Amino acid sequence: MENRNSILSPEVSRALNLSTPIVALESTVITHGLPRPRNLELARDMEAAVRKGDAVPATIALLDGEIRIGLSDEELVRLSESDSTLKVSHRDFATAIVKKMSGGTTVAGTMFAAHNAGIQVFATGGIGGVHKESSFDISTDLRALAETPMIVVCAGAKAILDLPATLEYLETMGVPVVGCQTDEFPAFYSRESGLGVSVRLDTPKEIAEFARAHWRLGMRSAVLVTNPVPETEAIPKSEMEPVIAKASAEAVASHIHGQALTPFLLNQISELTEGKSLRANLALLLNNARLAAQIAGEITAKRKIRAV
Ligand code: PSU
Ligand code: MN
Repeated sequence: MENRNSILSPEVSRALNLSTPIVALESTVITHGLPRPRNLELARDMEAAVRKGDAVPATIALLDGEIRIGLSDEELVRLSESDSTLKVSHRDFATAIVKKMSGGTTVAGTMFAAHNAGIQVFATGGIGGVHKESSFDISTDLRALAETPMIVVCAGAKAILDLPATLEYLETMGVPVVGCQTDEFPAFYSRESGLGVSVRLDTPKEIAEFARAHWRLGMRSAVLVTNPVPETEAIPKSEMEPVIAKASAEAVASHIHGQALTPFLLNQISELTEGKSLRANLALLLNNARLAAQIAGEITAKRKIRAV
């Protein structure tokens, strides 16, 4: 089905029509965030986690210049194996379209496409933010969070970032930062950061109520839900700090910047921790998919009751 600029899978189209809970999933994590074959496994596991929570997954990506909302397994395989994918944020959509390219949508890109299609809940790993290596390198994710009324479930901002600056930016832009069962802003690989959230909420129901209250006021910003990495896979902040510092120094020495910086840092950190950070990354992604499905259930349940 066609929805203005994007193509919906039959399953997502049906779910939208029937007000079945839907969770949008990003695809930069597939094309640029994780090594093969983990990327495909993760993409499938994320979809399975959403389904287990009684919601329909909508993985969003560009395929041959088309914005696709909901991919078949065959399409997931193609995306995960392609060598020539773009990393698609707001400025890159038209590039992919005119050049008929395939690409993974970032948090910002996924929010743009999901919101246009009428999807309200989105699960990712960690949002982008203000980079340490250059204070001018501010992810479009932050602007998208400021402008798009959606619930975004993440494990905080990636610890490779300047977290205090990222939180300041979110505050300036009016984005509430919810801690799910925590008072502390999670730092992706670590459950702790020493930084606070703007509100703590403990259940999917409370989170759905909060979002409704926020938007009822006329706010247009997202509600950022931070969900700490599961304890079993968490890496203490003290253990991550020297690793991140090393990866960051390598990025500066190799003159890596722009869109390549985040994938470079994630990969270096995975190598430096011998896969431990990769395991944490996978665990937090699945954990976020599970929570997002529950929140989508709560948001949709209320809408259905109203419609009756
Ligand atoms: N979370 C992950 N792995 C990733 C990303 C997030 O666990 O690869 C991606 C997201 O798509 C996010 C992007 O939007 O990295 C941020 O990139 P940048 O800093 O260039 O805006
Ligand atoms: Mn950037």
